[in-house]
Amino acid sequence: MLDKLQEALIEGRKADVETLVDQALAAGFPTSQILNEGLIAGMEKVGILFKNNEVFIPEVLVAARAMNAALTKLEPLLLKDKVEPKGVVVIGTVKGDLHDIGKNLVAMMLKGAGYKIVDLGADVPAEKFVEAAETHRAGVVALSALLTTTMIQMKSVIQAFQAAGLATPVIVGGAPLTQDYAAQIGAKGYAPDAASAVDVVRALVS
Ligand code: B1M
Repeated sequence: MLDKLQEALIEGRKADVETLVDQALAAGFPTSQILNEGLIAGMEKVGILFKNNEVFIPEVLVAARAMNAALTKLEPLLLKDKVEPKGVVVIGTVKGDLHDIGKNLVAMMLKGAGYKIVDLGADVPAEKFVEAAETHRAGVVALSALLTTTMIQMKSVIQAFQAAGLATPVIVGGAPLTQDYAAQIGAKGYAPDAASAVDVVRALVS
């Protein structure tokens, strides 16, 4: 069944993806398995096809829409055990970068873990992160970047916080990132995936 879900996602068949998510849930598959073995694995295959010029931007875009629709469907389940907010996390994808699926997933996991999320969306300039962190008295700011050309924006965000005299810890993640790069730009944390982003935030907001 999860193979079929992957296939529908790769082909961008949004309605089928939604139906297959419902069927997988009804069949008793855990949410994490549907996410990892169905949706994320499917998106990885889309990435490979895209890299090999076997699919192009329009196909990737419809796959991304189907993925976001599936995530919206899974969100209530991820939030099932939600308790009183443990702190505020401002999250966004950095300037110049339109990839938002990973960021949405991180936001959902953090919500599920009890944090209040202020989601600034994608293509967010440094000053917006600073402004939102101040306004919402954020405990952590989480940055996402999917492109080697935009991950450098993360350093600008950290510098903007320093220039504003704000000590809010900034953490980073996204496919091209590494722990070394995060340390090099002065980030207070790095998470390779959504689940570890929760651990990193937990360690910073006590
Ligand atoms: Co683009 N894209 N894309 N794309 N895209 C990639 C990233 C790419 C690797 C594809 C490839 O070549 N194989 C490549 C980047 C190469 C590079 O820089 N190294 C690429 C490119 C080149 C581009 C364009 C430049 C293409 C072009 O125009 N010629 C263009 C750039 C547009 C822009 O942003 N300015 C572009 C456009 C797009 C679409 C708009 C069509 C679409 C995005 C739609 C959307 O997001 N709404 C898209 C997509 C979908 C992809 C791939 C196929 C899938 C990304 C994804 O959603 N993955 C991607 C290939 C790939 O990743 N295999 C690709 C699923 C998601 C769950 O994973 O986002 O990695 P991910 O998130 C993970 C972790 O990284 C981590 O947790 C998440 C969950 O575990 N994480 C964090 C993410 N953010 C975090 C923040 C944290 C912590 C953890 O905070 C602390």
